[in-house]
This record gives sequence, structure tokens and C-alpha cells, in this order.
Amino acid sequence: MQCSAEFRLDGTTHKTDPNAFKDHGYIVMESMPDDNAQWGLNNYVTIFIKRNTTILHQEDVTIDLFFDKYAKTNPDADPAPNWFYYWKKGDVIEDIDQFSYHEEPGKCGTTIGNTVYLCTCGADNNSYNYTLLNWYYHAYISTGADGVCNTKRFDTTDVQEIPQGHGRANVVCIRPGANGVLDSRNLGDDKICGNEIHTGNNGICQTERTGDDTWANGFYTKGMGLPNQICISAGTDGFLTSGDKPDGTRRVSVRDVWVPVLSINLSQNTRGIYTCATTMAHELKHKDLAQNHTPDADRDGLRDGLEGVAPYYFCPKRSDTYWINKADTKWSGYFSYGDNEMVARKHGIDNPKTVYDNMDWSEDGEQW
Ligand SMILES: [Ca+2]
Ligand SMILES: [Ca+2]
Ligand SMILES: [Ca+2]
Ligand SMILES: [Ca+2]
Repeated sequence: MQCSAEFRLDGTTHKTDPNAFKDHGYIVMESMPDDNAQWGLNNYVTIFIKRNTTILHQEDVTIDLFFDKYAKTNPDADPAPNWFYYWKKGDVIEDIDQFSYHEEPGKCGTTIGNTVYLCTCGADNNSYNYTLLNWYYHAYISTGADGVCNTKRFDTTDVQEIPQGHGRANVVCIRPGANGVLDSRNLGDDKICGNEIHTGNNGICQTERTGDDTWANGFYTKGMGLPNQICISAGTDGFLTSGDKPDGTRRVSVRDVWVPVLSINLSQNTRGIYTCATTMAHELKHKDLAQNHTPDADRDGLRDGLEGVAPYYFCPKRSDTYWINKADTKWSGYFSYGDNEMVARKHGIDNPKTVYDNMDWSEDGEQW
């Protein structure tokens, strides 16, 4: 490419501090190339060194040219930033011709007709590392430290292992102590079995410990049950859905503990063109899923056949099985399609679009 450029000594636009930029300098170009291939190494450029409007020096030089990634200075008045404009023009990432640019982050990934949209963050650094819990698959509700089940099953596919208000029935709560004689007198439905007190059918130890009798099995006061027992389990469908309402409102008592058993890691660490390649694969996966999404009982955009199966075991009755909405607060909409989002993210991370990094002439890009 042959073009001319202005190197400003007085510029407030780009202050050139050789220590800050090492061997990099900024030039303001009179016109921008309309082709990605015109960026790069050994460009022949006429440089004018000016102070205000006075030309102090003019020289033809050969320099390596990179574009300002986020400026919107392309010659076609395309509203996209330079990264999108030049990467698309140069086919720098596989399938980028299927994308357009949208300024609003909320429109990222939107498909209109056959076109998918990328937005401002599509070429940023993207780094996160989440351990996400599956709150439904084989999850259970535990009585917690007080040993009393305070939650009532809501979904009839779940199993109430311990009735609400009860503890684990007929377990030892008091032993006779060193003298070998049971001093405590059983109260309520507690039973004396040999020289021990058992909780009885209601599973609550109602007896006051007396003399040198000792608490057994983690009991430490009357009125409690055997700690940390399963009080509601998932049942044969494999999913515990008594812990919350479909809108995410917690239903499990705050005195009980909701225990998930399956977790997955979701992590990404990409920059620039590689973020874009990952994001593109992700958004195209959303598009694929949308084209074949019925039947979809929980309306998360993931058809029933893709839920409830390995490796993610998404809950067919909940739209955000892993509560990605709470892990990633950048976009509140994940609550309504978190399962769909998980599939798209994993796909993007594992199968990014092919990148031709030898054609990435963005400032701070792969050739910088
Ligand atoms: Ca169930
Ligand atoms: Ca009892
Ligand atoms: Ca679904
Ligand atoms: Ca689901």
C-alpha cells in the first residue's frame, strides 16, 4: 500500500512517548485502506512530520502498519469498529461472513434472517473460571445441623424421606454414660431401648439428658434430630425440583440444606481474534439450537431430548440448571436460557472457528 500519513509532534490526539510504546509509534492516516491485506509489514508510506500546520519534514519510509482496533475509521463508513471491518473483509476468521456487527451488547448473538450479530466485546480479552453446580440432578435436601426436616416436598416426583417437622426416626440420642445406668427419663414419643434413649417415630429427641448420660450421634440438645440426613430426595426421575419454583424463588427452608452432587468447570481464557473465534462458534451454536428446539417443556431453547442426559444432565423442568445467571452477572437474561447458554459456551470453547492469525493486523493483535 502506498499512502501518506501525518506524524504529529504536537498532537494531543496521540502523544508519542518512546518509553511507553518502545518501538511503536502512532500515525494519523489521511485515508484508511479498504482491504485487510493492505495492512502489515513493509508498507511504503510518505510521512509528514508537522508542528501545527507546518511541515517540518517529509520522508518516504517503509514501516509496519497496524490498525487501531476499536476506532471506527474504515473507509466505507461501516458503523463497526476496525477489528470487525477488517477481519470480515479479510476472512481472517472462518465463517465471519455469516456475522454482522451490532453496537448493543444485548443484541450479541441475535439472529435476524440468516445473519448473526457480534458486538463490542466480541474481540476483547475474555477470562473466567467457574465451578458450576447442578442444583437438580440427584440433588437432595438435607435436614442440616438441627436434624429436623423443615421443607415439604413440592414436586410429586421427589420423595419425602423424612416428614416435615420430623427427624430421622428411632435413632440413639442418649447413652447411659460412665456409670452404665440410664439416668434420663424418656419424654414425648422417645423410647427406652435397653439402656439408651431413641428418638421415636417423630425423630426428635424430646428427652432432657440428665446425670452422667451422654449425647450420642451428634445430638447436643433436646428438640433436635440426627444431623444432616436426607429429608427430600430426587426420586426416580433423577431431578430434585422441590427446592425452588420454576421462576427460581427458593422454596427449601432456610433451616435445611440444598445439596447438589454434580459440578462442572466452565473456563475460558482468550484474547482478541481468539475471543472472536470462540464467540462466533458460540453464537452459531445458539442459532443451530434455535432451528431445532421443540419440544421444549421449560422453554430454555434446549429441546427436551438434549436435557437429562450426559454429560450435563440439564433439568428438563428448569431453564438454568447450573445457575449460570448467578455466576456471570454481565447479562441477567441467562436465567431464562442458562442451559442453552451452557451448551453454546462449551461448544465455543471446545470448537472455536479457525483463525488465520497471520492476517491479524490489529494493534495488540497476533502480528503486533
Ligand atoms: Ca424428582
Ligand atoms: Ca421423639
Ligand atoms: Ca428445555
Ligand atoms: Ca432445562
